[in-house]
Amino acid sequence: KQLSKLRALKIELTRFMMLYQFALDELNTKFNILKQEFEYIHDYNPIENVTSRVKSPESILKKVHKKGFELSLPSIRENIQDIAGVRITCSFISDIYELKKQIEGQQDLEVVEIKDYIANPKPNGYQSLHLILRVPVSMSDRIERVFVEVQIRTIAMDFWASLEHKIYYKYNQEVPKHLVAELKEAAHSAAQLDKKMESIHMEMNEHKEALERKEEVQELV
Ligand code: 0O2
Repeated sequence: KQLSKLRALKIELTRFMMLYQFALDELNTKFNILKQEFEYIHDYNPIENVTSRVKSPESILKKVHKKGFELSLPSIRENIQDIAGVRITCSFISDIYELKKQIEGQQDLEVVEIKDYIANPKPNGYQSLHLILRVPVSMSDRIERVFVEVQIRTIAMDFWASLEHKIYYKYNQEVPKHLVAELKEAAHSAAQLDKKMESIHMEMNEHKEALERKEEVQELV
């Protein structure tokens, strides 16, 4: 009896984790379509890179424990909103908000929460735009709506976040004060670089548009 109970639990758990992978598959297809369509219409691609992951069971359990949630599948499903995560890098800050607008415009996606750490960076300097979505997944017998966390950031923000993450774990979450200060300074430099790149990009666009207008006029005369 014990064995069949364990077997049933294993099936239930596997189905639970599969849901999140399916949600990511759905989203990856969506982002791919957005990317290709945008590129076709505007001759420009706002998405540099998309990666996704399903949180490991160990890391889910750690979070449940840390946050003091009830240890049950319904509680995990409701409370842990980043079991499925997508990270998108863009070249420019304006691309991040353009993408946000496009995601908000998708009929079947529900945007549950937006955390704008670009407008309001975290005290350590972390910047990114986080969207918590509810993504419908069509199963054989029902439609399930699961949470997915989408993190959208520039390449500079991503560079900073991955180094900060490594340092945080290297020092077992007790980072020396001077490194904390240097990281904050680096976040500031990354933000400056993003601003500079954006303004160069805008100037280049204006130049391109002016050239196109000139060519159109020449064709007319
Ligand atoms: P991992 O390993 O990436 O999965 P919560 O998600 O409920 O714990 P919070 O703070 O409300 O807490 O969520 P938030 O701010 O949306 O952050 C969730 C995720 O954003 C984190 O997931 C990180 O991926 C990323 N993140 C947030 N703050 C930082 C930061 O200061 N530095 C870096 N490098 N990443 C950050 P996890 O589960 O913590 O980690």
